[in-house]
Amino acid sequence: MTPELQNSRFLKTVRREPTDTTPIWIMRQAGRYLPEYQAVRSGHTFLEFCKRPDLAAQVTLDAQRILGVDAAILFADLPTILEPMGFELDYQPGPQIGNPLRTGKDLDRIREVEDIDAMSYVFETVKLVRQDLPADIPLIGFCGSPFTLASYAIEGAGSKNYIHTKSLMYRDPGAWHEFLGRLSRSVVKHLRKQLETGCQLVQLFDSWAGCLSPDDYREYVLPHTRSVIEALPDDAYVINFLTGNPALLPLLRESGGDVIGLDWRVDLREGWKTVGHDVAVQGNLDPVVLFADLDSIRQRTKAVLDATDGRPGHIFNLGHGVMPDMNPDHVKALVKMVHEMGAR
Ligand code: 1CP
Repeated sequence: MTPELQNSRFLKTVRREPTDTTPIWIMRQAGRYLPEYQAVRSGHTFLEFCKRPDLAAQVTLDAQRILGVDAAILFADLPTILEPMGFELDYQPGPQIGNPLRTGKDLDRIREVEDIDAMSYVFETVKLVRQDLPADIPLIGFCGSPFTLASYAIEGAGSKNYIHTKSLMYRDPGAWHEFLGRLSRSVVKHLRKQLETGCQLVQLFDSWAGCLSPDDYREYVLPHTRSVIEALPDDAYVINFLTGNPALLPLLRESGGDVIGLDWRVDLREGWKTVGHDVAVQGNLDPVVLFADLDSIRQRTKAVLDATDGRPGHIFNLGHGVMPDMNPDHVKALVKMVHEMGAR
């Protein structure tokens, strides 16, 4: 890694070193709320769009430049890794799986990804983005955590109660662990290759794990997430994010990562104490706050910054993704506020 990247505001914060101000990026920053995204995206289905490295690279770079954020996130999507495993993926508009896995028997038609070059469009995008990003701006790669990927593969789409997912987990733990093992090993290959081709760090998204009780998370999920993080190179930086259930935070920490993602349901001061001050944190403004007027946004942004008590190791972000109908001016204003009020 170049010294500019190694000493960037973002990676220093990942290592909990002091910086001139608080770094910020926004989950889903390269998305539908940006007119520049809409323009590039129009005329393509979502999957076609994901598989066009030139277009995916363009929206990644656009978002970083337009917002002035301290990191770029690769434009791609979580469930696409399921395709080379044997799942039929479509978007209408969220991800839909045509042949979901419902029983242990279905494992016969599902394989672990052997050749990760099935995802070569992602690695092409990474290379294109890295070429054109400013020298001190890291590129974040990502993948779904094993549980969140499993829930798409089993439910066939997003879900409210995760009935099929939990049923398989409770009724056939052998099949469950076998499936999560295959997912985890595929995720490791995907993340390793993203790191090799130009990403400086990776984020694991466990967007749906909040539906689990601590006991179930510990038994059915934690060992798999941990196995992914442990299988990455020792010098790889990892952000480990889960949303929807602050009761899982101590277990999320146990599963690993250099940075723990906090959603807005927990007070940042409490959340950081819970995961431990020997790890960096990311978060955690409620995304809906951005619908408010600029004065209210400023007040709540200051409250998040104040809750760090001046400790190095805080990456500002929303507690979850920015909403598609957000006013881009409010997102840009937030970035300015954080850089201004976070200055030391
Ligand atoms: O029509 C469109 O343009 C589709 C909207 C969209 C976008 C912009 C989808 C479909 N995916 C993405 C890109 C995306 N997804 C990125 C890269 C861009 C960025 O962050 O700037 C990332 C990191 C994701 C990750 C992702 N996809 C998550 C985890 C993040 C989170 O919010 O928790 C999840 C849960 C998904 C699944 C998904 N893909 C798309 C949608 C609408 C959804 C979620 C809702 C659903 O399951 O229906």
